[in-house]
Amino acid sequence: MRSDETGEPQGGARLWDTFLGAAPDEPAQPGVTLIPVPYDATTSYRTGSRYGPKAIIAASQQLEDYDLELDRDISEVGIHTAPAVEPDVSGPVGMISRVERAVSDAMSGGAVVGTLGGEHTITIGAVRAFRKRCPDLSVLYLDAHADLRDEYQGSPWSHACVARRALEICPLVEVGVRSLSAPERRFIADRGVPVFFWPAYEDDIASALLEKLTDTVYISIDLDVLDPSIMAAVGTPEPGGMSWDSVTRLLRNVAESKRVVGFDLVELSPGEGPEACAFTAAKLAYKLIGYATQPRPAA
Ligand SMILES: [Mn+2]
Repeated sequence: MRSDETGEPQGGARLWDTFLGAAPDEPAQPGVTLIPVPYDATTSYRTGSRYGPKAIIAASQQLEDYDLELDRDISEVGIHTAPAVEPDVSGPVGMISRVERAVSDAMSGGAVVGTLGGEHTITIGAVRAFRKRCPDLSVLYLDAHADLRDEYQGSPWSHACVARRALEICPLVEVGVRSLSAPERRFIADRGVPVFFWPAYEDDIASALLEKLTDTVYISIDLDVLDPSIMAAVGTPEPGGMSWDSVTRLLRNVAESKRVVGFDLVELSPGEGPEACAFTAAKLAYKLIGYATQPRPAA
C-alpha cells in the first residue's frame, strides 16, 4: 500500500509484481533483498509450494507499510525483490547451487537476504552461502517436522533431510517440532541437537534458545510450524502448532540479541488453504524484515 501524499502510488501509478509493489529498480542500496524461489520438486505429500512466492508477493501488496508493534514504516529500509530463481530440472543438487549463487550475489551489497520458497530444500543453498560469508553462523529452524532424516525416498536432498544437511554445515537449533520418526528422536538425543519441541511448556523458551545460537543467525521458517488453524496452506499440516504471537515474539527476541543476516520462508502451498494464509505469510516476512533491521538502541 505505497502511496505518496497525493494518493498516487509511487512509481507512477504502475503495478509491479514485487514485494509491497515497490518499483523493481529501487532502491539502489536495499536494506533487504528478497529472492523468490518457485521450486517444489521433492515434495512428498501435497505439492504446490512452487506457487508460494507469487502468492506471498501478491498478498504483500495489501500490507500496511507502517507497523504498529515496531512503530515505524519498515519499508523505509528499502526492500528489493530480485528476479525469481529458475528451477533447475536436473534435480535438487543443481537447484541448491543455483540458490547458493543467487543468495551469495544478493548479500554482497550488505543487505539482509530473504528467500521465499518453494520447498524447504532451498534452505541448504542459502545456508551454504551465508556460512561462507559468516564463519560463526548458526541456524534457527522453525518447523513442525524435525527434517533430520539422513535420507528420504532415496534422496539425501529431500525436504525431510534439510535440517540434517544444514547441521553438517553449522550449528542448528530447532523450534516448534511436533512430528518426527523414532530414528530422528534418537539422533537428537545421541547428538544433543537443541530441539525445542512444541507445545513448549516453559513460559518463555527464548533465553534457553538464545544460549544455543551463535551471534550471527540465519532463520529458516517452514510455515507448517504455525498451527493449521492459521496456516492450512502447507504441504504437510500438523496440528498443535505455534501461534502468531509465539512465533513473532520469539523472532523479535532473537533479532534483539543476535545479528540476523538472512532468512527464508518456505512451504506455502497457496492452493491448499484459504487465501488468508498468503497474507499471513507476507506479514510474517514483513515482521521478520522489521525485526532484522530494527535500529539498536545506542549503547
Ligand atoms: Mn515441515
